[in-house]
Parts: sequence; structure tokens; C-alpha cells
Amino acid sequence: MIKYSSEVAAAIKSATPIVALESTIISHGLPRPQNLEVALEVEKIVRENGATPATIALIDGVIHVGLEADELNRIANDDKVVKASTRDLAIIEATKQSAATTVAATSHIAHLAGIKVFATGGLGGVHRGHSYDESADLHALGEISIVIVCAGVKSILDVSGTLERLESFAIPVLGYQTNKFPGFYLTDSGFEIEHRVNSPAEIAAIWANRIALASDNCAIVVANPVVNQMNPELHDKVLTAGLAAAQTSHITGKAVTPFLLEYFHRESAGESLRVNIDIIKSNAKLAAQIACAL
Ligand code: PSU
Ligand code: MN
Repeated sequence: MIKYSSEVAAAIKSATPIVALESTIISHGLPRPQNLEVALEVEKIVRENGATPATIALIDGVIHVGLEADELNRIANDDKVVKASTRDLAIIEATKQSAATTVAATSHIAHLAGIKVFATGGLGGVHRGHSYDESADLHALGEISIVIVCAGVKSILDVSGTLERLESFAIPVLGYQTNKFPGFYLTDSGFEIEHRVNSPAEIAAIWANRIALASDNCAIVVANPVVNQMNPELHDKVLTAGLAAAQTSHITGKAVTPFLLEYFHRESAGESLRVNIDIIKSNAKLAAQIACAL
């Protein structure tokens, strides 16, 4: 049921490290034409750090683990590409649509393919003011054993509520060289994290221990703070206006996150875009290092 790119197929055969990459950030998270440039650059960073990139998506109903150049181009530029969560996968396959996969869906497919490390920008979580709008990312990560490298949860979310839900699902959260939970566009969300790790080797040791102990079968969240953060005043101003705009425009369901990200990129005059690109590049690098250490 899975089509592997030639590069990923070779990596599986030779049992060399692989990093899964999601595709919703390409189709629905970043504007054109930067989205394709960033997707290619991120794959390059994974290679330069000793691992093979496996960008995951569905093309004409077929699950792809690793995309060839024309396929990546399609995910970046075809308006018909939909955003798929885990619940959509069987439907997209049956109806032969093309879809980009969220953190939830990408983790599921990566796990099917035996990939242990995954890089994204920011996790989905609990939305502000809507306790029933909770990303399926959280539920998926509660059930899938994978290391996910992110810059915390997106700052458009209720960060404290999301941290509580991560605790409910018993998902371990590791601060990478920090005890401050990162705030996606911001280096520090204002919340503490108990556990700090300082190297990929330490993460590999934790991974080995949990297997030996059979203690947990869910994801490990590695929270990697962005170095050059967005101006916090600009961030808060755009966020307040964006949340109000989402409400007056009656944006619901899976459109909420893409709407807010696009609002940010437009209203911050590219400042949030710069930071989002930094985030995904830095996370891809760390994910490759972790994949090698595992
Ligand atoms: N990180 C980014 N940009 C994104 C996403 C993550 O920097 O666009 C995507 C991921 O695919 C994540 C999704 O799973 O946003 C969350 O969507 P929702 O809130 O609808 O679950
Ligand atoms: Mn939602």
C-alpha cells in the first residue's frame, strides 16, 4: 500500500537513518513559492546531517513515503491537494485524491514504514477559547511510538491547555537544551518543562530505555526552541487580530490552523514566515542527528 521513493527504498534496504517529514506545512502552512523551496532545502539539510528524508503525502490515492521532485512540486502547487488527518487516509486512498498529511497522519504512516524520527514545525493542540477544538495530532501522538522534533506547539493555540493534554495522554516532552517550553514563533512560551536533554545521544538513550522497560508506547516530543524568534510585541498584536478575524470569518474545523498561519505571514509582513522557515530547518537538522544516534 506504500510507494517508497528510490532514495527511501535504498535507505530501508541498507538500514540507514531516515527522517519523516510532513507535507501539510508545504501545502497549507507556507505560501507559494517559498513552500517548495523550503521543502527542498529541508530535505537537503536532512541529507547533509547523515539521514535520508522521507516526505510523506498521498498522490492520486497512493501513500508515498519519500517524494520524487515532480511529486513534491504537486504537493506544493496543486490547488486540489487536501489536508489529510489520520481519519482521512482510507477515504483519500479509496477516492484516489491527492493529500498532504498532518502530524497525526504523517506519524501514522511513518510508523507503518518503520521510521522512528519525524520533524515538523509546531504541533497541533488545543485551540484558544474552543476546548472541543483539539488537534488530532495529540491523540495520534498518544498512540504512536515515534520521536517528533518540533518547536513546541503553535503559539496560535492554548499552550497551557495543550501541555495539560500532553500530560493526560502521558506523552513525554523533552526540552532540547532548555527547560522552557518553546512557543513556536517565540523561543519561550512562558511555561516550564521538567525534562531537559542536551544531545541526540541522550534522546537515543531514552528511546532505548523505554523499549527495555516497555514503559510507554506513545511519541516522544522533542521541543527545540527557535533561536532567532519573532518580535514578541508584533507576535501578540498579530495573534489577537488573527483570532478575531478567524471568528468573524466563521473559520472552523481543519481550516482554522491554515487560516491563522496565513494571517500571520501576511500581517507580519513575512516576519512569521522567516521564523517558520528557521524552525523547520533547525528541527530537520536535529531530527537527522537523532535518527543517526538511534
Ligand atoms: N507546523 C508548521 N506548519 C504547519 C503545521 C505544523 O510549522 O502547517 C501543520 C501540521 O501538519 C499539523 C497541522 O499537524 O498544522 C495542525 O493542524 P490542526 O490544528 O488542524 O490539527
Ligand atoms: Mn482543529
